[in-house]
Amino acid sequence: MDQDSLYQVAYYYICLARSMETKIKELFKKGHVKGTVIICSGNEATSVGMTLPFRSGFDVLSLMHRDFAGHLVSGADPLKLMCQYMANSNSPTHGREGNVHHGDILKRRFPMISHLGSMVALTVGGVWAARSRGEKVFGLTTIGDGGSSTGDIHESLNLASVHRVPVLFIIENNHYAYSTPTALQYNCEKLSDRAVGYGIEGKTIDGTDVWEVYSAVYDALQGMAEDSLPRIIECMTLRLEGHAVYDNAEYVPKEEYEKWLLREPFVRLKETLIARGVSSEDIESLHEEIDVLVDQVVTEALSFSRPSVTSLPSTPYAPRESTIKIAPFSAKGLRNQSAVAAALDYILEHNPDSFICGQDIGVYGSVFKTCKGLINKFGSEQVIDMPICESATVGFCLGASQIGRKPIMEFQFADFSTDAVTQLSLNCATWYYRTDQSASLLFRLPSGGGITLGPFHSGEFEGFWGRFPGLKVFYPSTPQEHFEAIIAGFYDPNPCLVFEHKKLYWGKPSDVHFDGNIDAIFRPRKYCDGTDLTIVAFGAMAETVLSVVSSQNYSAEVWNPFILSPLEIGPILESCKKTGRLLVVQESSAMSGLGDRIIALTVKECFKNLKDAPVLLGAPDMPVPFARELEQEHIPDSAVINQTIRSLLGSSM
Ligand SMILES: Cc1ncc(C[n+]2csc(CCOP(=O)(O)OP(=O)(O)O)c2C)c(N)n1
Ligand SMILES: [Mg+2]
Repeated sequence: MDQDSLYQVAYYYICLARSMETKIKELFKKGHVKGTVIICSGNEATSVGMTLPFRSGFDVLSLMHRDFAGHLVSGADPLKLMCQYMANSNSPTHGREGNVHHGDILKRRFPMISHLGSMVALTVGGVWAARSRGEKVFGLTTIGDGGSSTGDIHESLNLASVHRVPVLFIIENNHYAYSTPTALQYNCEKLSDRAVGYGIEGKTIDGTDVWEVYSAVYDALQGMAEDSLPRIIECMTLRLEGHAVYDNAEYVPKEEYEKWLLREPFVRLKETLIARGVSSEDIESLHEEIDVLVDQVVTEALSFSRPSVTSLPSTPYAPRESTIKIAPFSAKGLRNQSAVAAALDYILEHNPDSFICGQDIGVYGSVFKTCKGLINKFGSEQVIDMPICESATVGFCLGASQIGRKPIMEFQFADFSTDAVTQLSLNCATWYYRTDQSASLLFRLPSGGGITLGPFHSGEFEGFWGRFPGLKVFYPSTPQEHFEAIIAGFYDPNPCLVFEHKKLYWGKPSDVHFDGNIDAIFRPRKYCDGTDLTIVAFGAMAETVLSVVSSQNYSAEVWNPFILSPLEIGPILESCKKTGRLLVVQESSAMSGLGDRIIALTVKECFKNLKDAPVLLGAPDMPVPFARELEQEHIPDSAVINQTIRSLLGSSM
């Protein structure tokens, strides 16, 4: 686009954005718009200049709260945007999401979440996925001067550079993060200087000059087409208002603000147009045209009803396609570890769009060797070693899942999943609820203690992750269950976490037979019948409990819920009604496990049938100690389990 055309197009979008945002503020005052209203005025030249060179619906974008104008440029419908702010029945998020958190996944504009920095990795994953399918796409992602301090920005930049994913990182530096000036945000001269540390190019430009922004982005795209490396462009831009409508920005010194007004993009661009021969009449008639359009949009948006409570879904989970049948599988003498490996091999073989990523999973075959040989068989497009960046890797997988790839991620140890709490619990878990698009993702978490690895490599975390609606949590115990959990987690359209107890990896071998019926996997497992007591256990505790029960003379029915979240408790409740007693044995402590939930539900549903108070046996609420003797004392063993069962059964034995 030549300079004159760019100025005219940009002026249209800047006027449209200003006019719509002015209305949004008015509507806020009148009570039609609620929540945090963040305005992009002052930032329009950056927002318009950076989005114009990207191809709407093809390139992958994640824009920020200061990018109303950029959304308009990249194809957002003004009416839908207005409805989003009003949270009415025509809102694209059905009134479920805050006003700035919108996008259009089918058009490859990912909707932001509040957590600054979290969306960037999704763009990297999305671009990588599209490119792996042969599309020559690029990514655009934005972050403020404040958001640039977050860990996810560093992780994502590094990841994009290492894996050569051409994403343009625009830093919209408007001198303040809410009230915090840049002097308290970073201590380098320019934020673009950080590019050197990622082995990429970076530059700082005047973000109030739309031509400068457009040209710099255009050049960056040319460069990315040649070397596929990401780039940083820091746009020195402005925030003409407070952080949001409720903030009058008293912390911005008057002299500083007056200097900003001289660079204000709207007035400046208008002067440029006039200097380049556009008549005042033409500009006036454009304004009138926009005013009419915006009035129409507001009138129409106001005509929509409030969202009906009946539009609220009853579950955050995407529905599974009914009765998926896949190729059957049979193998003799698999241990849990080899059952996991076999399931991964099966998935990669039958699904060319699938990939597995994580640390040391390539040539090394992963720490527990569950990925051994996969890279030789499937290559580096399906088996991907990642830098140490759990949060960005989860975000990368989520982005890739939206553009046709089917991700599996291995956490080296379940303990390290805590580095990805925001991505898993807020971004992945709520994705379907917020966007109507499913996020089919499998996360594998080698978990648990008993192999002397101390407090940071022995955690289970099934209790933690089982508290986030939207995530599915599986905890298998046998080789058959390990195989099935991996298969179910992969083919399910939701983010699924499979816990693989490390101590069980090299346990007793057994045969695995899977008939290809995925629906049948989703059920609790009964290991033995009994009449006096129901015992619930999963992971390594299921094995220990079974060894105790089989060597004693009491009649206990042992269940593994298998799917801990959403908990399939029905058959276990039936068992409790029959036996009148419940013991939950878990390796985690009472505070960190899920046993309390199983007990609460049982008490609620079976109170009248219970002969005794249910008992929860687990580790103390303490970190897992390192030394063998201390760890043995910490984790419930056969003797303690036996003793607990005996005291629970008491005289009925
Ligand atoms: C991780 C995180 N911490 C805190 C916040 C709350 N918050 C929302 S916007 C904002 C300021 C952001 O400043 P900046 O990144 O410079 O963007 P700007 O609003 O100036 O465009 C803060 C602190 C958040 N959204 N995310
Ligand atoms: Mg800022």
